[in-house]
Amino acid sequence: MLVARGIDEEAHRLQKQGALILWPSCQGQEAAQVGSALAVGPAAAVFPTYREHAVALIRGVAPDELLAQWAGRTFCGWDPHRTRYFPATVVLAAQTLHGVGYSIAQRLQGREDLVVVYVGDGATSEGDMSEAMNLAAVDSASVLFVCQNNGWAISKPAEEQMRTSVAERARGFGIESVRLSGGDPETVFAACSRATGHIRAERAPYLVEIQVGRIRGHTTSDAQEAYRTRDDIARAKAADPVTAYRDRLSGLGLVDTAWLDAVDAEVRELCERLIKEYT
Ligand SMILES: Cc1ncc(C[n+]2csc(CCOP(=O)(O)OP(=O)(O)O)c2C)c(N)n1
Ligand SMILES: [Mg+2]
Repeated sequence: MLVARGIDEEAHRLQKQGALILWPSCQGQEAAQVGSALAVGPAAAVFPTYREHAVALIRGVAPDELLAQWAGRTFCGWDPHRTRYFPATVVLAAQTLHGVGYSIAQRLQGREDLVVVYVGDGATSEGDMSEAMNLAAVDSASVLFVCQNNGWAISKPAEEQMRTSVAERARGFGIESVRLSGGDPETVFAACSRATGHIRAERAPYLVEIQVGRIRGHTTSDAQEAYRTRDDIARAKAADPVTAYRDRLSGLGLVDTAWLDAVDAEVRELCERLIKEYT
């Protein structure tokens, strides 16, 4: 979570210096991303949106590979076969159908078929998401849908996007689901572990809706102060999962200053390499 935060901060600075065209921050969503990525394990194929930077790093995508697309250098940046982490999809919810289809194809070929599809709250309003959930349900696809509900589709609040929850809508398609807070990576890990257990035991899809805070604007091109109250932004910052988890582990004596300094040094080194590569 600390590495993802450090890379995210550096990418933001690089964008402000003109080295990147755009950067969608994942700040506030690190616990949801790290908890879910670790729970599904390395064999699962992951179909992301454009914001799962912490998941990408866990899958072995190097920081410079992660930034390449946002600098306009490539359409992807990493090897999807090696990492089992598919290209970022900006066309909202398109990856939900790709993921379900991939899972079914894997099964037909007798291979590991667990697929994880990440999706935002706003993207669940797309028809593709409904089609993907229905197909996954009727074809018993081994798909874990992970919806990170950060409360916003750019400037549209989640409560104006739907009259119910994403988890409730999944049940309407016959998909088991759970809704939880994404403030703590261990809670997310436990929920996603239970979900993958269900997928394997029942040969059925599952949806986890994780409520997360969005600390930064939608992207570096967005001035969230124009449509979001100061209090709302302050609340998201105060609930920062990275500082909360670091403080909790420190309080329990599970990490000490020396360890945190070592992580800090690792992050600085990674960022210096990014600065060299992109400026
Ligand atoms: C099909 C499609 N329609 C509209 C857009 C423009 N758009 C980009 S991001 C976004 C909001 C997405 O919100 P959400 O799914 O909640 O993801 P978040 O950015 O909050 O992580 C919109 C409307 C798009 N990229 N693709
Ligand atoms: Mg959103």
